[in-house]
Amino acid sequence: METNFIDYVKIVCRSGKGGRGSMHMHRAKYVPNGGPDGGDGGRGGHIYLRGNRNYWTLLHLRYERHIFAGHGGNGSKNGSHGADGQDRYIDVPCGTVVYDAETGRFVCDVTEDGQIIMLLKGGRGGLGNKHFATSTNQAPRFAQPGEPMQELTVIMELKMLADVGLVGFPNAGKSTLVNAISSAHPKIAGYPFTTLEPSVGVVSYHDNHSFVIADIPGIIEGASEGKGLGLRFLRHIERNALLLFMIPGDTDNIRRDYEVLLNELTTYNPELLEKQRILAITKADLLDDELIELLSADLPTDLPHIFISAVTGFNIPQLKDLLWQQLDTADRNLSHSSAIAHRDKDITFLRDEMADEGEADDIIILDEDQLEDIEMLEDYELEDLEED
Ligand SMILES: Nc1nc2c(ncn2[C@@H]2O[C@H](COP(=O)(O)OP(=O)(O)OP(=O)(O)O)[C@@H](O)[C@H]2O)c(=O)[nH]1
Ligand SMILES: [Mg+2]
Repeated sequence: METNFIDYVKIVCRSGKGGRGSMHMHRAKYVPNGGPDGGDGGRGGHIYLRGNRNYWTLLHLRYERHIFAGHGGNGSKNGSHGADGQDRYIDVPCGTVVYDAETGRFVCDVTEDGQIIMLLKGGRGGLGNKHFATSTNQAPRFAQPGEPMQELTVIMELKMLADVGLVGFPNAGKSTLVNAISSAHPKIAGYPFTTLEPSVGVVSYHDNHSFVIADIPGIIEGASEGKGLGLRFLRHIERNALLLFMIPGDTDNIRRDYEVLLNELTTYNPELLEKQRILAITKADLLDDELIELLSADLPTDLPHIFISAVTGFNIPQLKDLLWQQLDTADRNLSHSSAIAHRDKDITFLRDEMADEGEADDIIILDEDQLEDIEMLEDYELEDLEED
């Protein structure tokens, strides 16, 4: 399926290697033994990540398979310093989590606009031979090689930064609610899977307060085995402080549906159940008071509930109050939610996900150590053999 909502990319990143120091002897007319004058190598370019609030997805990185910083220039005669390699900045939306693609290890998390994180350090430039002159060796015939570059294949995942995440089956009325109370306007329709990609909207509350709500595609029983759209969009509720479960009032068995949803969440990640939850019984305009009373008697008891109708506006202000209250008590501090988002990635899942994206074939296994050794060797030999 073609979509502009890209929340997952894999990129090979490489910093620049340091330029080598020069091994050069000063030579000029009438200066028979000018001494060493080899300059230092420039440093290799760094690779940085930069939070940028103008991006909402990772779409702009979709076709960036490789991002390489520039190499440092070599030092040369007359003490001349090599140029520094060009740095590269990778702009990402706030909420991007980076993993090592080979091991699944959590690398870092970019949460704020303008935040800059060095992902890979460029190699330092080598020192030229002028640094190595001593009283016993006034004409050193060696210089330092530059430090090697670093290479890392990363997986970047966008995990939205919202306060409230919506959890429900398709057609539960999630998008209708988001339309009614927030700045976002996802499409609404009377068929399942209208929403194919997550979106976030800001809900304004009294006294200039506001909170952020995330509409995500519906999940169905068996989603953890890949039914429907699967569970991959659940990554977007990993950092929400509060989960709002939504089940329509005309559902046969609300309690059972709630169990099914909980079960799918548990399969995806049991830690999601540590979050605060609220249950909204939607489409209450289809129910009369008597029915509401009857249904109320048989609702799950482990969470607060509220009957709402996004169409008539019934209980919508009360829902906002409830969300606000619960958010106040929930740990809105990212640190708690981050514990989940920062877990290392299980890369057995990764291959499956990439297969979905048609990328499984180009998993590149790099042996970094080997690569570095080779670089070093090459440089050393060059230094020993040549004179600039
Ligand atoms: N009567 C009534 N119908 C509603 C209400 N809220 C939503 N609906 C209808 O329910 C259907 C599904 O609404 P959506 O908001 O698209 O549902 P969704 O949960 O976003 O569904 P997916 O995106 O497919 O997961 C639409 O036909 C809505 O008009 C409500 O409060 N009352
Ligand atoms: Mg929807």
